[in-house]
Amino acid sequence: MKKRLVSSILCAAMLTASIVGCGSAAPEKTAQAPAQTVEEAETPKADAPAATDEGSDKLVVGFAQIGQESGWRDAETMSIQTYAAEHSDTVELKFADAQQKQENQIKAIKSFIEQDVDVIGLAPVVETGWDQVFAEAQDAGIPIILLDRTADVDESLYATFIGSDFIEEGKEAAKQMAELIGGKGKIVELEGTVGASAATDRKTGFDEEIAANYPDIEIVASQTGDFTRAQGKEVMESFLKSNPDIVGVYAHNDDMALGAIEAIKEAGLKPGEDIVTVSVDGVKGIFEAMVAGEANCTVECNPLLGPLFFETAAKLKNGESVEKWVKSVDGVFTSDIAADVIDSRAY
Ligand code: GYE
Repeated sequence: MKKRLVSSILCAAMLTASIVGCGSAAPEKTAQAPAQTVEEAETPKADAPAATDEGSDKLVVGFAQIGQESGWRDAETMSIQTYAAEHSDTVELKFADAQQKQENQIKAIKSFIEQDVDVIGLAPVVETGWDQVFAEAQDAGIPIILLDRTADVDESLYATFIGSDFIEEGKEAAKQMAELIGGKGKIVELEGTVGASAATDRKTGFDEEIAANYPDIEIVASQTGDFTRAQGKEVMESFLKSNPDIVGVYAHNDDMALGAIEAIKEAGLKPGEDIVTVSVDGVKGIFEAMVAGEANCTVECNPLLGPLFFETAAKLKNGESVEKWVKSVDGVFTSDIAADVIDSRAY
């Protein structure tokens, strides 16, 4: 079902080419140009991208991406940009990379509103603080699609959320952890970005499942590693110093688990054996670690949302109704099957 990724060279080139500035301003409109002479009016070049004017029937979408904190995020960006590149006759993408800052995402959304795009897409870095800018988009008649993370706003302020059930991911991770450690022992938890729905809910699901069904498992420490490999490693180092007897680590994403694996090795222990890992995402790096016997389980979270994102945006532009939550269907992968499936992984 999953499409293979296009060559990374192409994607790297596209990334460099299209990142930020929130897209250049659209060429001056012609239909309702103010009193200007023909010579003064800007003439769009033949190969210029389609303007965001009313005359264009292209679907113009602004997407405010979080940043480049993880392999998962890069895969999602690639999926969105690849779709836009492959459908450039009907779609125009304005892409902003907010470098993990909410203020940059808000600026990008305001810029998309000014440019009068058809639909705005947003992966909200944190859940709160969106009411005002969402209301501005609504006043301008521009629907908002929440992609991959939710926002804590009234449902009337956005059109739909496309993404996974993070509470379920957390619960599934807990079951896998319990199975791996025989239902008992001390474990640690590496949390994602503070205030991000993907972190809050993955923690809730995991912690609740452990508390409800596994009385002999103790979460002895839980701290944020901001969804990055570097911070996952750093936090794991300190966990290992103060908790030498832990038997497992649950990380809210694979990148942090990969960082933790490095820390475990540097501490002279065997990841995958002395300390087992369960994480979320299903990126290639964790499959490689599982094949090498250094990681144990990943709960999949599909980042290849580009096609669904644009299809949904097209529906909204046409005034069609869409579901309030379009849920991703994800799987679970353990180290015993990693070698068999690694080559078929699309990200
Ligand atoms: O799991 C993590 C990323 O929002 C679902 O964000 C996404 C999460 C993903 O940085 O790796």
